Amino acid sequence: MNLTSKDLIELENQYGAHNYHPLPVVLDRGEGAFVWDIEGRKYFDFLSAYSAVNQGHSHPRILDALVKQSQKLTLTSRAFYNSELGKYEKYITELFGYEKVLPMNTGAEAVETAIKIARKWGYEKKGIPSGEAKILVCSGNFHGRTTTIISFSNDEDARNNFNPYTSGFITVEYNDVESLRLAIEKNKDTICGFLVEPIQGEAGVNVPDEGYLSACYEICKANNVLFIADEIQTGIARTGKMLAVDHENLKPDMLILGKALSGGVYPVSAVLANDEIMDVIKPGQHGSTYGGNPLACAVAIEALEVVIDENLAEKAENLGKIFRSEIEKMIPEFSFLKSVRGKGLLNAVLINDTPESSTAWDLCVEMMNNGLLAKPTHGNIIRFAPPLVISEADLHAAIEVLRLSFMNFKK
Ligand code: IF1
Repeated sequence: MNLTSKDLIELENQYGAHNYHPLPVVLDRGEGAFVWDIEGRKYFDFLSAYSAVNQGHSHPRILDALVKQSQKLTLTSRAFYNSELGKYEKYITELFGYEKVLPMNTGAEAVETAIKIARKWGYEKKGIPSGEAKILVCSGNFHGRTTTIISFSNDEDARNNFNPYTSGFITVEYNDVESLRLAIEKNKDTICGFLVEPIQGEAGVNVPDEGYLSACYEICKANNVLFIADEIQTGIARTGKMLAVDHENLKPDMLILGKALSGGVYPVSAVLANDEIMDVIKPGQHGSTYGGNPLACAVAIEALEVVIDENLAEKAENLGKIFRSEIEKMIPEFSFLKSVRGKGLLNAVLINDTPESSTAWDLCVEMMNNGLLAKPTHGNIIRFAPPLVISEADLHAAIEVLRLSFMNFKK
């Protein structure tokens, strides 16, 4: 039985929980910067699974690592040692310059892990009185979907009726150093950490002012507060450096990675920190059945090596400049385009309309019909984040698809 896109959408609609509102395209195959739908139509992928597929779809080296390891050993649990974990731990810690790594699977789990470590460090190392540890978070944050993480979200859809919430979080204004300074002054002795996205993804590729992150880092240092960077979306070469914090030469006390750590073939996430912080976690105090499994380890090493061998950070930096300058040129031609912003190949186009409007969605449908997939974040922002392996020629071809879509678009 050959199912059509319509049949497959109907199946999801009937049997799956309605927790997403996808564009009406059913993808069946991917290679590099391209995906194909079930009817064989080809599209530029300008979402990259929210930056998980930085290395491109079906990367032969990563698939090879996946297949080879899967034929040998996939999961042992951490009740035993496995022959891949130690090699992976050595590789990733040396690569990012930390003494220890704690392996998990999804991004949200890694964020939860960082929160738990920060609190425990707060009590055991900083001397915060029991039950009083607080973590500073930013307005407009997105760190995942667990009950604790949504407790400090400002997105009503993400939060509403999932209460009661976890306490112990204080929101400061993103991109506002004084807001952080004030919050720390008020609660000096009970704040253990500051959790921040170096560029906010969900908020619409919100790039903070140059120097913001360094200024926050200095304030954290001066007050014995852990600076915790969520690089799940911005890390692994997406913004033109291996890490987005590298743009300001910062070394977070805790670094959270996910998504492209596996090149999009398997859920792999990690928290990195030095011994002084990580050694608060003792046997039995935290873990995960799949965390650190040999398949994940083999895949993650290969996915990171691909990023380095193919100079993907440098590629993202250069191609990002081309993308933004080509979009800049189109802005005066189309009244519904407002501006473009971003870093490397994490970019967004802002639309002249309200966050409640459907303009960004309608434009994405038009782009889809012309062979390019991207997703709105809010009604007036579209994120553009192709796999970093896209060639310069293909990037220019994609920009022509955008131009065509803008020309066809009737607002
Ligand atoms: C969804 C957004 C992106 C993240 C950061 C942690 C996580 C994410 C900075 C959690 C996940 C995803 C999840 C996805 C939508 C998506 C997203 F629009 F919601 F904000 F990418 F921009 N920290 N982001 O961006 O990682 O547990 O999902 O592995 O549908 O929830 P996860």
